Amino acid sequence: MRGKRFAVLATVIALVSGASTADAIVGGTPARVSDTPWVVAITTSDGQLMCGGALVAPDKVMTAAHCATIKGVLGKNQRPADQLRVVAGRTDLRVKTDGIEAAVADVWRHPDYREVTQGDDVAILTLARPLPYRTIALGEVGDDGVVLGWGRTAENTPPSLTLRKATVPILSDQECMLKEPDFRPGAMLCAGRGDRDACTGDSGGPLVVRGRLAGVVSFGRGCARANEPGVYTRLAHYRSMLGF
Ligand code: 4AZ
Repeated sequence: MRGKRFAVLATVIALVSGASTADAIVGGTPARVSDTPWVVAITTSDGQLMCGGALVAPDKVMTAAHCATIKGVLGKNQRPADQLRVVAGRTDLRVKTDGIEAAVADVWRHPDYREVTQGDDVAILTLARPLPYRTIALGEVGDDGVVLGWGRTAENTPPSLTLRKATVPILSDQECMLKEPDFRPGAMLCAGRGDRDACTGDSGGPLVVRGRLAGVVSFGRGCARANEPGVYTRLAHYRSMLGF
């Protein structure tokens, strides 16, 4: 009873103070796919949210290598294309009539990818058909970026399932190395200062800097923890090999 009363009180305080208990990606705000038509969700063939991604060509989705990976024998763990679906144009993943679902025809994973903390966490899905949505070009990092996704709004909540976004500060490589022992300068970037972050289900999704795709959500220790910035694949590092 006491616990429940406290929860109600906390909610009232949160509402009055303008904070929200159901905030984000973590610490974000609702977003609409019509404003960023290139953002896509990646689901299993039975419709469960797995990851995010971004349309970099009408039939190509940039995402994380770990989104195209199943647990298994190292080197033989690439997820078959028929286990993946791309959902575009759907702000609320529960509204199955919105947008378009596309089958995946081919999966390219960075050949050096082993596990998220070692980096090279990038993959490109080729769709079975081109989608009629705007694409996003690759770009460089800056002082901050916008991360988008349908994932968890806190470490232990279910995924949002409606698209959310948060502006996150991008830290210097030096700061990232201090905070994340596995950080690979040049090939990764880190962002967030403890109140806004990507979380489970946002993996593979876009970090946008000045309207261009600069990063892919890769990993982190928890979500929005103090001194644990989110780690992203730095796409500029892979530009020549990706061909975008
Ligand atoms: C995840 O589990 C995950 N805070 C992705 C990003 C971050 C944490 C976890 C970054 O997919």
